[in-house]
Amino acid sequence: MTAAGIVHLGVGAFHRAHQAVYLDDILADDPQWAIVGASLRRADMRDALAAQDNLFTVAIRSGDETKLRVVGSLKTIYVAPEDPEALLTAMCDPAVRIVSMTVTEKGYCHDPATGDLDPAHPDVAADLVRPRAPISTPGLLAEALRRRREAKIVPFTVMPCDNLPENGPTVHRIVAQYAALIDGGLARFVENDVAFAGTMVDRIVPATSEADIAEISAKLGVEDAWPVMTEPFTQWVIEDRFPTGRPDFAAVGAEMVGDVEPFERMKLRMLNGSHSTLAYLGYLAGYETVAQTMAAPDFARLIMGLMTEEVMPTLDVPGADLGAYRDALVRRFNNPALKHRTWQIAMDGSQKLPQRLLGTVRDRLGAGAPIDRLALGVAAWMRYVTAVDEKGAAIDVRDPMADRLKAIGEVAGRDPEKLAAAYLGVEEIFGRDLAASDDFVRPVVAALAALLDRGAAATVSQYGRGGH
Ligand code: CS2
Repeated sequence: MTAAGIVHLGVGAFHRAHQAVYLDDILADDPQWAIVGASLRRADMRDALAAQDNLFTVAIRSGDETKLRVVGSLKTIYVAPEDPEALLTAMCDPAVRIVSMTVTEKGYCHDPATGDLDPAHPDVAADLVRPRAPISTPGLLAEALRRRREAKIVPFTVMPCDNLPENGPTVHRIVAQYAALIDGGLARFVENDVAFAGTMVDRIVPATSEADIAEISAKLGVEDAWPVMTEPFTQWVIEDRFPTGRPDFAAVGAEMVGDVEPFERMKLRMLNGSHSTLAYLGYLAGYETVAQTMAAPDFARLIMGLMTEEVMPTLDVPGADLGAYRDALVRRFNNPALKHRTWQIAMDGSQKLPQRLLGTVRDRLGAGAPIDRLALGVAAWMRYVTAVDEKGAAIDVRDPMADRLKAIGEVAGRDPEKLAAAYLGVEEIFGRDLAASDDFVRPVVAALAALLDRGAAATVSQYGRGGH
């Protein structure tokens, strides 16, 4: 009989194609680590999986090949807004030693530029009124930790699995800052007595389409209401800080390290920085997927140049071969079987830009080094969030700041200098330093002028040749 040792917040496609697979391997030898999942918003995943005993298919695709695996590590799925008490009770079970989460960047209710809690975030504001029935991630963690402390149950270890910079310390700080708004004693407890294990997670998992569901169900011979689609590659680097116990992650292929930060930085800047650059430019140029964008030689050259010339010099990762890492990324981006939509990756740019592009920009500026391709990525984001494409059609921009960003574009108009200045004024993304740096503003304005004037394809061709 399996028992739940982990509660996971945010049972999306990524979690099911990544952590749930590792845990499925673990459960074969050590049955105490099943996962209790929770959806923090919608009931659709719970409803889809309930009818199939929470079993689901992971379809691993490359080239013409699709391998299927059925995963059974999810025991239950709660829908937090329907029954917050059931979720909190599960989080307080003494058998639960880890609470992990994939709630996306915006799920932490923080200011992306500083990494601090945003006390004015609507979910945080709601939780501060009703802290015993929280809806936000910081609120749920703090309330569960408060109850465990009161009941004298050792705290769980918090294990964030999102693409945030320094996700362990960042989430630790956010939860402590939230707790401080409720009770100083709880804040000190979170600060001193709760472990936060940072992780670097990596697997490309595009959203599942209707066509995928039909294809996988046909291959499987039974209906799977919500399979997940992914690539063969998978990586999980975990900081080894689990004072109250953990599964043998290393036995199933995860890498246990003392400090995960260099690995996170490498992944965020190389993979995700390239991904976002490809997403904005590729979308504007009319490409639907990453693989289609990479098949255009100018785009492939731009991404190669971005990684080699502008990102790799900022990285120092013990034992890593950055050239080999880059080449493997290029192969992964080229996987035509994945159908990873540029529009999907373009989502939530306001929450992604700082760790994907702007940290690299700051390091390069500090070293007096050029940033032309990074600036093109930033300018492409600006062009994208104006919410009008190169043919004059509306772009469905999904971002917590979408309305504000669109309004900024409408007020500033199409003058590249004015438009860039207006976007650079969004401090939650750019902080204060970048708008004041001529060495940053100049290449951003130049790239934005080219995008507005000639469009993404012609601009990328110019930058790809290095001839701007
Ligand atoms: C992507 C990531 O959607 C996005 O923003 O860049 O989800 C990416 O596919 C994963 O981080 C890969 O590990």
